Amino acid sequence: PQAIHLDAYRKPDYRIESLALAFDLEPEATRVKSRLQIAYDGSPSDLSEAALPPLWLDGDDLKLLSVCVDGTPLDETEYRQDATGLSLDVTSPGFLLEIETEINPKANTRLEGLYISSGTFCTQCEAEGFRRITFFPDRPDVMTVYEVTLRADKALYPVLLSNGNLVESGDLPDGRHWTRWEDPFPKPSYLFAVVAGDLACVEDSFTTASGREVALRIFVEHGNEGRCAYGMDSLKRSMRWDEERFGLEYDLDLFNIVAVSDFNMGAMENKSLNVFNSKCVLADPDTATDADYASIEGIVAHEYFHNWTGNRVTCRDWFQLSLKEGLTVFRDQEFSADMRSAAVKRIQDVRSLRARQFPEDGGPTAHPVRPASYIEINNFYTATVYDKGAEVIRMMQGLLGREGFRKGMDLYFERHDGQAVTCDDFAAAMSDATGVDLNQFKLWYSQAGTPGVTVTGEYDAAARSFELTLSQTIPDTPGQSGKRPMHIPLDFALLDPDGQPMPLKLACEEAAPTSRVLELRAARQTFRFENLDHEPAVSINRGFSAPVNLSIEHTPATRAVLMGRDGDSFNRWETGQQYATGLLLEAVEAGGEGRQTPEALIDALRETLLDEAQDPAFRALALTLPGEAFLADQMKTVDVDAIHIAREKMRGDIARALRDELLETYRGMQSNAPFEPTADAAGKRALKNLALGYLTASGKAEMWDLAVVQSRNSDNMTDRMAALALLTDRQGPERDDCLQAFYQRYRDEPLVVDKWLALEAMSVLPGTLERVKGLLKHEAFTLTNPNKVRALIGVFAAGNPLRFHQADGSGYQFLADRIVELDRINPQTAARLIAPLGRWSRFDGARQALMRQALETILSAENLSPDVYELTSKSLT
Ligand code: B3K
Ligand code: ZN
Repeated sequence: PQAIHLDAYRKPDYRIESLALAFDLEPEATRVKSRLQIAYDGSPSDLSEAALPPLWLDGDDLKLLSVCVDGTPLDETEYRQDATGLSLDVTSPGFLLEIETEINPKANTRLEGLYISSGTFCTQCEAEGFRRITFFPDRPDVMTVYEVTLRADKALYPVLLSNGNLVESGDLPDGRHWTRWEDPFPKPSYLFAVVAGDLACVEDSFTTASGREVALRIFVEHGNEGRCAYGMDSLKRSMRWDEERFGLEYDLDLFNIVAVSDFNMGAMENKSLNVFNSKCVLADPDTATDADYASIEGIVAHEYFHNWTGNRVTCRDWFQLSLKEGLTVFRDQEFSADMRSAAVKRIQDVRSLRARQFPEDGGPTAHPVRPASYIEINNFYTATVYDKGAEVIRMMQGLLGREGFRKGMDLYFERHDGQAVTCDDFAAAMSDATGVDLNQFKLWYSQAGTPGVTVTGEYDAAARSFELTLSQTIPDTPGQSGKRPMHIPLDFALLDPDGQPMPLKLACEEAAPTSRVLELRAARQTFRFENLDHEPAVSINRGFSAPVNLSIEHTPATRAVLMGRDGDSFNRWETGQQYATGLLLEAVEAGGEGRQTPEALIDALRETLLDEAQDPAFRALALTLPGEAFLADQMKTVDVDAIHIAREKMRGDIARALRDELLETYRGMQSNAPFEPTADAAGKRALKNLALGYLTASGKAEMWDLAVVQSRNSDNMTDRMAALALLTDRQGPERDDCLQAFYQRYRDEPLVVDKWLALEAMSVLPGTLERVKGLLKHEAFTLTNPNKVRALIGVFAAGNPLRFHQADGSGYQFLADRIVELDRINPQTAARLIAPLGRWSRFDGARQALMRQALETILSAENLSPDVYELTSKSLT
């Protein structure tokens, strides 16, 4: 397979002025007729007939039935077809092209293009699925207006949907019917969508700020109507929020969401016809957890927000993917922060950045936020493009201020509405609207790797001054070395012993604000602050203002100030995590057991646990020890066994020391009120379940009874799952009984069966791999459904380091075999399973050899997809 390079971008030769598509939907032989009005888009000087370049149309897995130009069928000498598309000779600068193709949606297991999910026709076109429906210049800078006609059997497919407005519909002979849709907004082909099926519909409406009445519909399988309320409410709140925060209104009279059960990712922002993985929109208290509710809220918002950031203004080419994804993740993060606790949301986002993006940035597939080359674009829907991309936008807002950022957004839409643009265009709008120079800052788009920032400080009591030195290093990443210093905004304060911010007067300045953004631009910079009466505690990178690895030493005294009294709750949490991380890594060095957990940590945790002034959700996060994967990422050579032992030992120490307080918290956070998915109620459940986790770790057998009772008797999935997640790690009859009972109760609920599979895959018990292998043959499992694959195989490989990395390499070989098997069915989902094997260089020699061997197994399989080939071969270098 060939790599494609950003440098090689050329604008298209032809414009498509309009596109009419007509579908005759049949599961095994769908006919697609397309009529394209085409115009040469080159400079008028090369308008001589001989000079007109051929027209290239992408096509993949299509049966070509006919091609006509201006009504005349082409004969086979006038076009050339290969496995990737069609090239036509062009004789006139403007012409009508008509193409008829046939496709087989039923055979489409890749879930790209038009396919069938539980009897419903649906499409997924991003990034390059449209070429699996019809021949077309399938690139985002070709935007056009669509008219779509759908014909299908009326009894089997009473609902026929596409983008835009429904303009006409009617019945046909033989029990068929039709609908016609027009989307007035020019769009790239990746935003095209069709849905046809027998679906139930839940309806609501929204009135925009300027008074437009929008019909909102969620289409689901019959029986799921009662699980749409939260998604619908999230949609309405997103619509209002985008008006209030960014002045962005919805632009059509109709907004549809369709839930399908077979989907490669979370959801898709097709213009006015979002298609969702059912997991990301359906919820009720009996089947969804608090985490599911929060994720639904965020994803519904994310897809809605794409209507402006992605659809109205789209990407020039796929290298610019973060233009829409980073920006839209940032927008959904800000939305959730406003709907819930901003501090808790920020901590959760940073945790997931560190769990997913930092390892990617430090591994063999590291790439910049704006990659410079790719083999398969589907491999670049990554944590780097999405989540680091969002951090880049957040830093811009930090540098420009909220108001400046809003001005930049306004200018961006004013300049580029209806266009396909680049990350540079976005930065230019930000900079032109505010006068802030972003030239050095833009290195965040092109340089991969997580910057390391080292902070040292020296207090001079006699001079009453404090000298802060910051230095940065950007690690080498594949294909990039010797990088330039970045522009890093660090939110900063100095705290006195009571945690109060001290005045920050720089030697060269009069002003003395109590917080400021330090802009680190050079490899090393020193700041000298004056008029300080005490040695300060340094609170830096507050709110995680920049996505860097910070290294800073605290004294026990300054640590206590930061952990207990920093007004920035992110840093309060962060300082505690750093402290625990240091202790845990020390224990790991000593083989795991280490020394007794120090009183200072226990005392700080007790104080937080009992501090009723703080949000329970925050308290739960502050008492959660750094995860095993995070700890592993801090080590040069990972020792999964010692990490597990050390963390469990510390959990036990904390549990025994705080048993009474934990029990009191567990009881105090119980509620008899009916389940509500609010942030407040969720926070209480989080703290209660955190307490339950520690109680079961305290060594008192009767504490397990609490978990058993909770798993059986709670009225909601959050509490049931929390108890089961504990029980799954405990050998014995209760475990099997509880898990069995859970499966029996929910065997007809696919989304809950996924949770059950994940519980088994997560278990730290020694027989886990064997159980996972057994479950591959269970009635509940199938390789053709991505949710099932992720729940069982994905969770085992990426969420169970202890068992995946067991020393004999059986976990690695298991994963390799599944990837090869799945690659023949669904390359995109297969490729997403590779990452854990790519971490090989961080393990001991024996594991390194076994992990590489597993990657070699994959690479030696026949007919590997470009998706799996690209990531496997990169992982081996
Ligand atoms: N834009 C889609 C992702 C498409 C992934 C294609 N492999 C969902 C989203 O980010 O909103
Ligand atoms: Zn997105």
